[in-house]
Parts: sequence; structure tokens; C-alpha cells
Amino acid sequence: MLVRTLRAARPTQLLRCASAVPQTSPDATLKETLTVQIPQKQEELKQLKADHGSKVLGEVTVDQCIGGGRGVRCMLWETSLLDAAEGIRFRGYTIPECQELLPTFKGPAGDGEPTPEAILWLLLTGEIPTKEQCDGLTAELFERSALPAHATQLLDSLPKTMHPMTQFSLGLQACQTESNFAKAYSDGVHKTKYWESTYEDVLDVIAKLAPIAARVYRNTYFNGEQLKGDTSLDYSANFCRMLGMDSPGFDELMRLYLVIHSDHEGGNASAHATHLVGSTLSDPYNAYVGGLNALAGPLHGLANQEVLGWIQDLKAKFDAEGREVNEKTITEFAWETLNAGKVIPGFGHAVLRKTDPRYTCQREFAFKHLPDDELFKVVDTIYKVMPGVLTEHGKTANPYPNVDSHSGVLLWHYGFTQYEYYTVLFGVSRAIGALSQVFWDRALGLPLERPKSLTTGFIKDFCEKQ
Ligand code: HAX
Repeated sequence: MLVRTLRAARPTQLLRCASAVPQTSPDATLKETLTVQIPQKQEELKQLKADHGSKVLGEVTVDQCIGGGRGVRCMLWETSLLDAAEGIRFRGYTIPECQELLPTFKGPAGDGEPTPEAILWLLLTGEIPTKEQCDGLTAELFERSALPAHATQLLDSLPKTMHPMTQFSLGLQACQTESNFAKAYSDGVHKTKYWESTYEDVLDVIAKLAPIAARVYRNTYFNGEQLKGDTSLDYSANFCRMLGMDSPGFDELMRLYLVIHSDHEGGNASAHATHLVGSTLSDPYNAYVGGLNALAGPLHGLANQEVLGWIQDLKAKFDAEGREVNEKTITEFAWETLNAGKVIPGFGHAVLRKTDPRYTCQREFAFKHLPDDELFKVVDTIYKVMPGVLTEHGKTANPYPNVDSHSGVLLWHYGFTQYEYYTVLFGVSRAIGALSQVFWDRALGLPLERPKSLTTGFIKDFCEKQ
């Protein structure tokens, strides 16, 4: 009832973006809900192709072809949509709307941060789950979280100097032996049934990522001393206990973190890589390993580590010189970075042209929970000066902060200071969105991804003949 009332209040634009699939029963399990939705979505897509298959969605310029395909509309992605000015909408809902509508650990919406289980349900189904549905999903994820012995042995054998993202990716790759899809495919399953084993893999991977990530953390920074989770809690808090973090404040931060990093439409490198690998009918384990390896790049997910590194370097330099970190010294350090031919991590975006709402909600979290934190004040001062510096520099299309600019300082506040590990947390979260879409790729029977590439010679000839 509550859900229906809130849905009725959704803004017009949101209704325009929303899927045509009706709300299913509030008592249904996740699999039951999806089972009802699949034929409807298949029909919707079939109709879309029949009605509009030959319509033109956009053109491709030479700049776009050479420049990483920015703005080229050539991928179907159901779980979220990004607007350059407004930012992300998850299944039609903005971040503040998700915070208002999605169940929390304690109970109804509004009582703290939404849980990752809730955003997983929303991304998979397009529906706002009830608290009971979320609790059922939490239990299901815990049941699926066991790691095979060879995966834990492999993780424990890795050098502690190996980057945590490499360890994380290897850990998931080792779990691929558990893939239901790979087994079903080799047993000759009919293509109309692909979604069933994909569903199992998607939930299994999401469930296993938390213990893999925790193991990497404990191996790298705590001599391999492993800690038990607490399955009386939710996915986030259980993960926090396995990491060795035990405070309600950090639990809430982890919920916020895992929700807002989950999805950012399909063209970003980690989502796109997952989608591309998955489109070959490689199973969700292999597909998401591809996504993780894309996330590990400094222009993408690794930027959250780079931001903390940049702030530490800045502080070290001015502490050593006996100078205060303020607008003037930050500006000076920013120019040193730019003049050295490096990027300012945490600023700029391939699509966004305004401050990232994922940055804004983390800033609000900081104002609420750590307003006097020294590092937060530095981040806030950077926010004041950096758009001006980057505008003066004149290169970047978007001088405003992105999600990675703020996440590290919040983690640091709670004593989670091993910043080389931060991208692993991003990787735990991004699975929720990228794999929800892999599920729909299989359920809708989307084909192998294979865009056309061109040579420089071809482009020259083509343009000269025009
Ligand atoms: N600092 C310095 N220069 C920047 C810049 C920044 N933060 N952002 C963009 N530029 C430069 C680009 O390097 C490019 O320079 P060249 O012409 O010399 O190649 C120029 O400005 C134009 O780039 P753009 O069109 O504004 O941006 P792109 O779409 O090419 O790239 C990036 C988007 C996010 C990769 C870019 O803004 C960047 O490198 N930012 C810093 C790294 C970062 O924060 N990455 C995380 C992004 C969010 C994310 O994916 N999180 O996971």
C-alpha cells in the first residue's frame, strides 16, 4: 500500500522512463517476481522492435568514432539511465528517491540508508521491494556465500604485495568452477532457459564477492587472520564484520557506498566490459571478472584510491614545508599535478556535466555524521577550488567532482585507511548493477555484442568521397 502511494507521487519524467511492467505481488520472492516479468518484458522488446526497429537513434561523427564512442547510442541497458545534468536514476528513481523509498536494515524506508539487497531487488525487477522481501533476499545471499576450498587456498597463496583488485579478480575467477550457467550450457540447455542458471549465478556471485573481498583485506593487511561475519545482520553489516569493522556508523556508510556505486548505466567501462564478455555467453563469473579488471583502471574505479593518494601527497608536502592546507595551497598543488601531465583524480566525467549526485549524497552523509572531520574539510576545500582550476586549465569538459572524489574520506574517518583497497569495495557494489543487466541480457536473449570498427584509411577515404 505504502509502495503504491509513493509510486503515485513519482514525477512525470520518472514515469516516462519507467518500465511498462506492472507491480507484482508484494509477497512474491525475487525469482517468482522475475518469472512473471520475463514474458512481459520479452513481449515489450519484441513490440519495440516491430514498431520502431528501423528508426534512427543518432549519428556517429568521426570524433566520436576516434574518441571512445562518447554519446553513441548503441547499447540496451535496463537497470539505470544517466542524464548529463541530473545524474543517475536507478530504474527511474534518483538517489534521494531511493533513499526515501527503499527499505533499510532497521525497517521501513527513511530509517537510515537503504540496503544493497533493496537496490539489487530494484535493479533486477524495477520494483520497490518490501522489507520482508529484502530480508528473504538477505537470507538467500547468505546461503549462497560459501567459497570453494580451492578459491580460498588460491587467495591465501597470493603475495600480499599484489594489488587488492588483482587478488579480488583472481578470487572470483577461481570460483567460476561453481557456475550453474556454464554447466547448464555444456549439458545442452535450451536458450529459453538460459535465464534460470544465470539467475543462480548472478546471486551466487554477488553473495560470494563479500567473503572474497573480506579475505583479500584480511590477507593483505592482517596476516590472513580471518573473521566470521554475522548473518543476523544484513549483507553490508555482515561484510563489515568480516572485514573487522564493527560500528553502526560504518555499517550505514557501507550501505550507502554499496548502493550508490551499484550501477551507472551501461557505457561505463566496468558495466560495458561485463556486458560485452557476457554477450559471448561466457558465464556471469567470467563476465564480472572482465568488469572488475576494467574497474581497476585509474580513469575508472581506481580513481577512489588515487584521490586519497593525492590528498596524502598534498598534506605531506605542505606539512613538510610548514604550510597550511587551504584554498591557496590546494590550487598550487593542483597546478603542479596538471603541469606534470597528470589528471586530478575524482574530477571530470565522460557523461556528467554537473557535480555527481553520488558525490552530493556522500557530502550530505559527511555533514550529518562527520562535519568536523579534518580530511572532510580538505575535500570540501578541494570542491571549492578545483572546478575553477580545471576551467582555467581549459581541457576537461566537466570540471566537477565525481563519485570517487568523496568516498575515500568517509572510509578514512572510520579508520578504514588502507586506500589501495578502496576499489575492491567499488567492485563488490558494481556487481549488483552489472550482473542485474547480465540477467536481463539472458532473459531477453540479447545477441553477441559486435560493433563495427574502422581503420584510419577507411575513415579518410569515406570522408573524402562525401
Ligand atoms: N584532470 C585533468 N585533466 C582532465 C581531467 C581531470 N580530472 N578530466 C579530463 N581531463 C582532460 C582529459 O585528460 C582530456 O585531455 P587530453 O585532451 O589531453 O586527452 C581532456 O580533459 C578532455 O577530456 P574529457 O572529455 O573532459 O573527459 P573524458 O570523457 O575523456 O574522460 C575521465 C573522463 C573521467 C576519464 C576524465 O575526466 C578523468 O581522467 N578524470 C580523472 C580520473 C577520474 O576521476 N576517474 C573517475 C571517473 C568516474 C568513474 O568512472 N568512477 O569510477
